[in-house]
Amino acid sequence: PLSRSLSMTSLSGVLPAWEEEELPVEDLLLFEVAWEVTNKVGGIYTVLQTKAKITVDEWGENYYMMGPYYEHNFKTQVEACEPPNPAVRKAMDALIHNGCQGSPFVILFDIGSAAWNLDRWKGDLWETCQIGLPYNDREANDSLILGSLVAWFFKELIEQLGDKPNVIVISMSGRRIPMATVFTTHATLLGRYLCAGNADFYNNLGKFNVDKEAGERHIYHRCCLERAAVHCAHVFTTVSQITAVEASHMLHRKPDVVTPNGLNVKKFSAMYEFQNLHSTSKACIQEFIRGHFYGHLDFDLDKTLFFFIAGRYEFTNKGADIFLESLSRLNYLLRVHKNDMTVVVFFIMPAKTNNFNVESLKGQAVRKQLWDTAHTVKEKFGNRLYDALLKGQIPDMNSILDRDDFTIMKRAIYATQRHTLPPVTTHNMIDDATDPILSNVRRIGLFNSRNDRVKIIFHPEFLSSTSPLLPMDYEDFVRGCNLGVFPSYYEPWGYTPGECTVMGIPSVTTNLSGFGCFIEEHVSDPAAYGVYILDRRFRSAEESCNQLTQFMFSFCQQSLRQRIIQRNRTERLSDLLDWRYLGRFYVHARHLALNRAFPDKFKMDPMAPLKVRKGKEKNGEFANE
Ligand code: 1S3
Repeated sequence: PLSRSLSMTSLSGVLPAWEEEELPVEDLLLFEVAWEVTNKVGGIYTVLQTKAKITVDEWGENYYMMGPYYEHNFKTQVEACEPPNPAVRKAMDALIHNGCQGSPFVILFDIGSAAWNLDRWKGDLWETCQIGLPYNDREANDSLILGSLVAWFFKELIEQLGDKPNVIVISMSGRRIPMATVFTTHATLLGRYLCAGNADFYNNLGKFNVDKEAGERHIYHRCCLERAAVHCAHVFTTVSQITAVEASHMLHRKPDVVTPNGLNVKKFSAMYEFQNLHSTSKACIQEFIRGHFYGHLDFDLDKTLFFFIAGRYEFTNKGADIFLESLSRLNYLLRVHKNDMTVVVFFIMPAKTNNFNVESLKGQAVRKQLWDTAHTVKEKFGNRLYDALLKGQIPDMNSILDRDDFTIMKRAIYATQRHTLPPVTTHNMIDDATDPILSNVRRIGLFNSRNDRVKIIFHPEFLSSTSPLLPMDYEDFVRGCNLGVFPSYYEPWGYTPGECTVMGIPSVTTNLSGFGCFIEEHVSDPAAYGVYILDRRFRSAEESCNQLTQFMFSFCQQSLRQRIIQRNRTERLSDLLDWRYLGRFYVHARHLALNRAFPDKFKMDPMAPLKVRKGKEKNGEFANE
């Protein structure tokens, strides 16, 4: 395994001033257990996927991830192989011989094939922790099966290994397995529920009776599981300072380490390369817009900005509520100020649908037909022009196209006539009448009419390059947009604005999101670097709406040149978010866990906690100190 190189690079503002002995990782095994290993539900998947590289750099073949087995994920994301470590191989064999399936370096456990054990494992859970799980909570039951399989695997593994200790992420305490454990929470269950229920969460953090609140929401057993995991781990970590405070109140344990989320930052040798990528991706979005707004393309695409919000569909937690309200105000401002910009706003949030709707598909078909017609006529025009020039003549421009050419052009134009407005949503929604985004669009009346300067497109499915409608991956889509807007109320970290930043795309985040607070702490003038931090902590919803409207309106007033300069500055922040720097907080958490589990073998100076240097950017650059 490769050894880590902690002291190599340092970035002002975020790096721990911490030098310890290197861990003898050759003698250790590291297991990272999570429901989202190869299984995308939300942001944890991104953490696991992007962090894998630096963890493998440090641990090599001694690093394993463990999660649930789903055939589709297995086929699309995993290469089957033999585990290199004989002890791991034998532990897996033991489970496979008992009817369970799986496959390493990512070890995936087939929940269904082990479900016959559920009642026994429920009994074990009750015996060890006095937590009972109701029969009808499928998610809780599935996580018990996964947890029990993982614990069983470790029992087999320890028998193979003898007395060597190992680091893992989570274990069940009842089994007395000699391991060091780190539990990382990416949100608290109750916090998420309370915020979604419109509680004044942050002003009452210390006042909630957590058991009562959990019971009223029928999640008491889940919260007990969560709390047990937190309290059993040697080290407890979370992704941001704001969630650390939340966890202290909701889970009654203060996290030992804050482990901020990083990204794999793609570096281009030339600065203009990411600007070029922006133009290429923007051209793809413009093509889609030409189709979607056929017959209503009375706005200039060169004076059109693309804004978007994306993520798990939690209407108030992700701030879609105040975003819509602010868009309605922005529409008003652009109209009264006679601003010639148009803003097209995408909502990329998965909801229940019955596939794409006919009107959206038709739009792309019409666009394609116009494109084909233009090319046919262009071809004929070109051939006739070429013939004439060969004969030494300038053709008569009035007769170079014949009646047939005019007929096909007229037919094509006729096909662009429509009696409906361009649709707000691209799909047939199952819950159309009650859907929160659509209900609010109806309330504010932004129906993509000609007079509106703000147009709305709700794409209730994650993006894919194989889509017949908008054939783009999320990354390319983000690159092509002008502004990401993420006015979250509940957001332990929030990857979306960070993803924008590393691609040089400005974004709006909030001082209630882990990412927003992190940027506020380390960057002296975030807006200058294209990160607008909305105040949702100390202002009312009404005031936050006004502030967001102002951010967006000022953004619309920037010139093309100003936007290009801003993108350059935004991209400069990306080093701050690279796992190469942020990964060391995880390294620290693992050391701490080993020290607590095996104090004689792994020594650590308790008086030398992780320090954070407070330096900020110099001369507009985030240079190494
Ligand atoms: C959670 O995913 P979510 O969108 O449900 O974990 C993410 C990764 O740590 C985090 O970015 C997000 O804020 C949490 O909410």
